[in-house]
Amino acid sequence: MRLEGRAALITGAGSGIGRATAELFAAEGASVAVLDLDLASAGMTAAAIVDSGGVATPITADVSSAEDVSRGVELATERLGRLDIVYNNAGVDSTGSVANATEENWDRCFDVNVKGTFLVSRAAIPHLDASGGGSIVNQASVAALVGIQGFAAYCAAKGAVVSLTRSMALDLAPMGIRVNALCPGTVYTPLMEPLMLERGEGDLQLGLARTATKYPIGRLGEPSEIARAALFLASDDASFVTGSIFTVDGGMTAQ
Ligand code: 1HS
Repeated sequence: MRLEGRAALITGAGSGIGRATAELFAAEGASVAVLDLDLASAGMTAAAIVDSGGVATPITADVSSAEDVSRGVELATERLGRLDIVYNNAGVDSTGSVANATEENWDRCFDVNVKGTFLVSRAAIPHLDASGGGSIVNQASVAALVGIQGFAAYCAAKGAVVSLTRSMALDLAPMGIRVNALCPGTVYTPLMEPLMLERGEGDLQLGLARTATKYPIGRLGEPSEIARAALFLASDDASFVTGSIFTVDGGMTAQ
């Protein structure tokens, strides 16, 4: 029960890593605000937590909208009674090189992955401060640390999240708010399907198999494996950890 009595807000929690993390945080005693663009998906995550005896509330919000974020963070804090943890997990991919990426996809990738992290963190800080401090976990990626063919905007955006995390850690340390970045390797979630299909030339299983060869551990990750790393950074087990760039990647970036 490493998060007993804590209140956590997780973005993009309607599926994949966000859902796995919401369920794990709740199992560890946290009450959880499940934010997602898709309210039905957020509701499914929250229902699964409640059915397991946990506390969760679904909220719909587009993290790239300042108005949506302000409303969503206020609603989350009001419903949970406090705020101690934020996991900026919501993200979108953007396949393509700079030669063929569209301006629309480039902008959306930065609006969600980078601006969304900024907007949610900015809205949450007063509430984390009111709780006496807390933990912000920003979802970066191995794509922040190594180049990936056909993934230009995503690599650039996740690189920005790493730099933003370091600056946030320095700015928020005096408030007792720790800020760390998680850099997951590939976990097969809806976010990854476009890249896997492109990598497999239309064959999803071939794309997944080709991707697994990039991982010394011999396989892709599971959402629960990323969730456990997020739990560590969110909990007091990481009380002396801030500004860190935490890879969870099966050795992919060690090569
Ligand atoms: C989606 C996650 O941030 C990993 S980025 C893709 C890395 S790989 O598929 O080229 O190994």
